[in-house]
Amino acid sequence: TQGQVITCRAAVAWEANKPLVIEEVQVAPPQAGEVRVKILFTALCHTDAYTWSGKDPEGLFPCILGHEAAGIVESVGEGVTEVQPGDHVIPCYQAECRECKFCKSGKTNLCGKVRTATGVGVMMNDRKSRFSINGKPIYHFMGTSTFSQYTVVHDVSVAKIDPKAPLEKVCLLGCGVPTGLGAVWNTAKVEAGSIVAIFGLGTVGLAVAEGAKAASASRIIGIDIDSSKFDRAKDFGVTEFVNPKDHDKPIQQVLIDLTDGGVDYSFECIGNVSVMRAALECCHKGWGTSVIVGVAASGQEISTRPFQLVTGRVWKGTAFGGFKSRSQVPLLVDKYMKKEIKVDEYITHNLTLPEMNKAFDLLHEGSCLRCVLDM
Ligand code: NAD
Ligand code: AHE
Ligand code: ZN
Repeated sequence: TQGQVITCRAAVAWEANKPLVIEEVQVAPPQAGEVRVKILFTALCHTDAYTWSGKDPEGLFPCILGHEAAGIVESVGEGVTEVQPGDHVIPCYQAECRECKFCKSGKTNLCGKVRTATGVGVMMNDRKSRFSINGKPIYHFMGTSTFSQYTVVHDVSVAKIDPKAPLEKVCLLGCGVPTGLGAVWNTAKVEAGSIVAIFGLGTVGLAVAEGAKAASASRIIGIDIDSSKFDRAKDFGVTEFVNPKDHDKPIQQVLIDLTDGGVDYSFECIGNVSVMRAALECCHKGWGTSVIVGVAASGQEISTRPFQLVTGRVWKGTAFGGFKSRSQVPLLVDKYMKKEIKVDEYITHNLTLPEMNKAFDLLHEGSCLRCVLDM
């Protein structure tokens, strides 16, 4: 198949909010600096549903969504040296080129090399898509487009992993789990003994709990409007639960009262701007730090009284938990293989590619954390 167009099946989002359609798509061969990957397993993340809903200013249609996956390199373009056909890989929506201003700064995991292309659904080389249906181009998404049996990614957007790792599990290390762990370890740098509050107990929030437990936090308070989330969250390290619906007071006041003045670290894992405010304001005066992880819809803005920051609270955000993707995803896979981090526990459902729309429906059910699709 090397050098040839591959025809395979993919779930195409033709329009916002319309069911995805399983189509035969043509996938062009990788050009210079590109890698064509056979996707074996992909999970769904709430960010896929967010873009599909039409609320993402970077959302373009028709497109092939998906960014939490694992597969095997099928072929590589000119000049690609770090992976070769047969390598097991995880596509990384957050690239790592190791050469750009961002990568060299040592201050961020964001990479600038291909971001201008991945934000508009094309490849960097020729600003065109490698996907088409009977000659009509279909946009890429986040530089990954894993809802396809074959995809083309930039070589800076693919992490080579241990071939012994089960791809049907480690696909989760493409987004949600590293995001939560890294928010604690890299972005907040939670110290032992800290009091932590987590708003939203989906996959990302539970991974925050797991990271906080590993960091020896003394109290891990989980906040969710769905009390059915609480039982499972105990297994991930949450020690106390608060449902805002059980209280008349604003949730920030409830937490301040519970913690003698506020928490040391809070994490917003929902994407709701009023919860982001509460997450900042429940932090302890003088040092409390709040990390925004959730992705809020186009047009939404955060607000608080500047006095909250003047008096020492810190507002931060994180993308992919601050992990440098190509360097650190393989290390997270190794940690999973050594049973140092959970992955299996986040997989609540398994379906196949033709069941894609059912998988999207499941995202809105409280019982579902991650649904893995066998491609
Ligand atoms: P999820 O939907 O599984 O979890 C969200 C949880 O929040 C649910 O349990 C829900 O019941 C709860 N919730 C909703 N409204 C609430 C409210 N007002 N108060 C308290 N709880 C509330 O989602 P997820 O897959 O865990 O993702 C969480 C967010 O993180 C999404 O916005 C996603 O787009 C974003 N995300 C960001 C990054 C990043 O790099 N920054 C990476 C992955 C995901
Ligand atoms: N296109 C959206 C932004 C979405 C967003 O913030 N994405 C996160 C990853 S979410 C993964 O589930 C991210 O890493 N952002 C950094 C980046 O470079 O995109 C919008 O609202 O414009
Ligand atoms: Zn995601």
